[in-house]
Amino acid sequence: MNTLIRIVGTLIILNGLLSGAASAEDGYDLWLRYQPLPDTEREILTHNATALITPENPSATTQVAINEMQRAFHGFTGNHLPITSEITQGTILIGTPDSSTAIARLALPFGSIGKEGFLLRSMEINGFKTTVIAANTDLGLLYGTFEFLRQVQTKQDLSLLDIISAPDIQLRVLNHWDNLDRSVERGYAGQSIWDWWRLPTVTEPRYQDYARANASLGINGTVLNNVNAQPEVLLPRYIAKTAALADIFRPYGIRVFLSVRFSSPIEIGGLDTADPLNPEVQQWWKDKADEIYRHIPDFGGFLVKANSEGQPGPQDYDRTHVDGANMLAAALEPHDGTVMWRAFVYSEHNPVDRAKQAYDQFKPLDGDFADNVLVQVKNGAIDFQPREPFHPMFGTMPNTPLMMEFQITQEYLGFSTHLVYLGALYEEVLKADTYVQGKGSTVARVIDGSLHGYKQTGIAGVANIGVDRDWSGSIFNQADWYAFGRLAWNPDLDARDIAEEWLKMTFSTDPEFVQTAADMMMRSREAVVDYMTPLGLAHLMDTGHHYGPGPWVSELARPEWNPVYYHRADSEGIGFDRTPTGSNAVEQYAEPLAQHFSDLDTIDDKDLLWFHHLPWDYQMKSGKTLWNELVSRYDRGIEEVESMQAIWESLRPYVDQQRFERTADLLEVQLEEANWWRNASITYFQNVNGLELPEGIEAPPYSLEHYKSLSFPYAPGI
Ligand code: BDP
Repeated sequence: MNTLIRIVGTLIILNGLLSGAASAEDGYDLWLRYQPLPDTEREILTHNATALITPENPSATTQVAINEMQRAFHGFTGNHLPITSEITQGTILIGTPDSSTAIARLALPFGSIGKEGFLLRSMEINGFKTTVIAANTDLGLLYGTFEFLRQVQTKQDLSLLDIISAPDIQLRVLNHWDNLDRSVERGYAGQSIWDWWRLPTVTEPRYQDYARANASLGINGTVLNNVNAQPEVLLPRYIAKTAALADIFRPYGIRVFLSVRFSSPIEIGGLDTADPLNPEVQQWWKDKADEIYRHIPDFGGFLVKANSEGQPGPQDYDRTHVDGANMLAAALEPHDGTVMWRAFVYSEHNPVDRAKQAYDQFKPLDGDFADNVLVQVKNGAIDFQPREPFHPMFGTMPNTPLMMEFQITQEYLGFSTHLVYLGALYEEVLKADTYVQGKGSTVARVIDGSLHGYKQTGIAGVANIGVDRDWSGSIFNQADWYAFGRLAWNPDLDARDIAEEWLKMTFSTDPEFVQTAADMMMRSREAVVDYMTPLGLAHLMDTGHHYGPGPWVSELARPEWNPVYYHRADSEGIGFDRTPTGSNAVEQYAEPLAQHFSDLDTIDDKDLLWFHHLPWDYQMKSGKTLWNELVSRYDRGIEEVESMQAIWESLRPYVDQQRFERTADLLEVQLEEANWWRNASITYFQNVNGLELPEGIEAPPYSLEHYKSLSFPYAPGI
């Protein structure tokens, strides 16, 4: 390389670094970008924020808050905030009543914000305009600091702050389905971020950034490993690795949990049984818990998938879920640990509708679980489909705290390739009314504990995080992580508001951009429903990888793993009869909902084929036949993706090139695959019903054999 080129190269790199552009826009910084503000905005900010008063001997958590504030201000303005001890015009005052006498002197409603809440106020103190970030605990201060920075990033008026906020749900956790070999079950963003092999001695800067991102949303726990757990995670050397991560996350208020395999006492403990009523087994778990807590004093507890999809569990010994969960709960109880026991159970030997089985098994156990057990229930009764009615267990287990399990990773929604804003899905579930105590008994009220007076509450999201530079495999998938965290803090938030907030922080605050892009995000969920599983259809994805269409799959040994089990299409009609004439799954819902779902006059089109088996010529509310309506929904899905592409193109001026192109490329794949879904599905159903396509509808280009022949042995996430 000649000298001139080298100098020019160096100048370019330097220039890039100074402007922050070199690496800033590959998505790594998530919603915490802290980009330089334009002059006028910087002036407003520096007018409102002139200096920082922090507690004297800050704790590790308070120090994290201070560091974040400084990092952000350096990003916004190029300067750090001076630290001072005197209140003057524009000071930001951070502290708890214990750590700051200035805060203690203010008459603030500390009683209403609990351990994790905060107050964010513009106040006049000694005649000076001051911003107060106050909380009862250092963790509250950290959350308050992130809220303050969100106010700056979303361009709120900093002279009029008046926010009081506390989480509605206690346990707000991510579930990583990460294996010890760094593969990620249903992971579409590269390998696991946990480098188990090099831990505990070698740690990655990413671990801190992970913690920052989660703390910025109020996520306070993380389950590090797959629910299909490997027993080795409980060996001493893995406990040491887990402890190293716990040490990094602790200042950010994030506790670690582990998924455990129920048969671990056999596999790594040398016992010949894992029977939960066996005293040796009980002792083994007690000793194991004691050992973990010696290394991780604030360890959160265990997540358990038992007697589900071949995993071992108490039923292997003719014991119940209660026996299993309570045995583990007893081991954790002296340490304040929690058991999250999953209700994702169904059996191929049970001829009953799969959608009914979890309720059937768990409802009789209501009230029998130990106090430190939460039962973790997926949002719907089958499995993270593009759309499912809410799980009927919500509302019907008044004496057992149920926690929500959402999937953030898009196992059944096009992996990380398809732009689908899941905030809309989460909102639909949380706002769904169970009616168990009359109108307004929403799923949100169940899981925040207010409906049944649960003493413990929780929500989990199956993470979409991997080692990809952008963490989630696409920029827009970051929004799902973000939306999960925001709704975990406050399940009543609006998905659209969250989308707007995220867009402002992630891309641009320009109102034209924000409105247009938020429209696109809000429509994206319905689009995927339309091109994959319209009108209440579900589980039509191809076997194993769950990526493309496979409505024809009928030969798997387990009947309820076959898509034909779900759609039940034949020459006469399509759909799963879950009314009293069929499986009667509707009876698991409270009235008037059961009636609403059963009655063809009242049920919404979106749930139709989930609950009803109907003839192909059934007259829809639109006036079309069911067949014609179905076809038109597939087409609507395609049109929506085309429209998303056009919208994104119109937003080019607002987005940096790297993130723009990446998203545009992904949308191109999405359109191609939406077409694949439409064509394969229509071809298959047409093959079953022998009906003509409605007039003017484009015929799919290939035969059914072609679609059936496609195979994807190397699809990620399996
Ligand atoms: C299904 C996934 C499978 C998970 C299972 C679970 O296909 O990989 O192990 O759920 O949640 O969605 O346990």
